[in-house]
Amino acid sequence: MAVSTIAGGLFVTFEGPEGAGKTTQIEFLNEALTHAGYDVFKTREPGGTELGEQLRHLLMRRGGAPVTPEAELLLFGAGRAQHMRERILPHLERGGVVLCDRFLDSTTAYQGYARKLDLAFIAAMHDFSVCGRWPDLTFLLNISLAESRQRTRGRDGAVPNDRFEAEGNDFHRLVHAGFLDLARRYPQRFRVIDAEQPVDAIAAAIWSEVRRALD
Ligand code: Z5A
Repeated sequence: MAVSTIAGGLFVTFEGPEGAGKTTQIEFLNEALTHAGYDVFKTREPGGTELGEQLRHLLMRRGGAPVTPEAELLLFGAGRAQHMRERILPHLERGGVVLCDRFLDSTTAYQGYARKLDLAFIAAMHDFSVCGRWPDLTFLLNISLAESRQRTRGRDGAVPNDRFEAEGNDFHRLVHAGFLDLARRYPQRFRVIDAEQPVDAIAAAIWSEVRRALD
């Protein structure tokens, strides 16, 4: 099924638990699209702008200032509002392709489903932060909690890298269930990919969906 786009360009986001392979797959897709002649902006959240990278540091660092769930939610929203207006919308309006490593569905999964903040408020915040320009296509790279933990455990020794990695299994189970629920609720936008397959098989599945969307 072809994806309909508004305001030009193609906006693709990658979501999933930590270690699902989002960064790896974005690199493959960026290379394939660039080789095919598309103008690609590859970005990430939190991050993507100078403000966003500063917020990333505040949001992810362990042992920094305390952050309440409500403040955390608004900081992710603030970073996204800047990212959208400064970088993403201008690129889409020029007809380019945007590949974003995590986006608003991560907020719904982490701050909504796992931190249990109000989902209706979060949906309204999304509309405001993205000016109504939601992603066209969202790949949910689906892996089990055990595989996620296996891939990320001890990347920098035994200590978790950041505040989210330091959360317990119950938190990450809620995140995972949240992503799957979102994919069920928005089947036109979501493509759920089994991310425990070999890297090349995943890249081929993603490429075929993106080509169909571009056609
Ligand atoms: N967060 C939030 O709470 N609310 C929000 O709105 C947003 C974010 C936007 C950002 O972390 C944190 O912020 C995130 C949620 C929260 N925290 N968590 N948890 P991040 O995005 O910077 O970090 P991450 O998602 O945890 O990224 P990651 O660990 O780098 O995962 P990844 O990009 O999905 O995976 P990868 O780096 O491509 O691969 C991980 C490893 O697995 C690596 O060694 C690969 O070689 C290996 N790999 C990849 N694919 C495969 C396959 N297919 N088989 C075997 N091994 C593989």
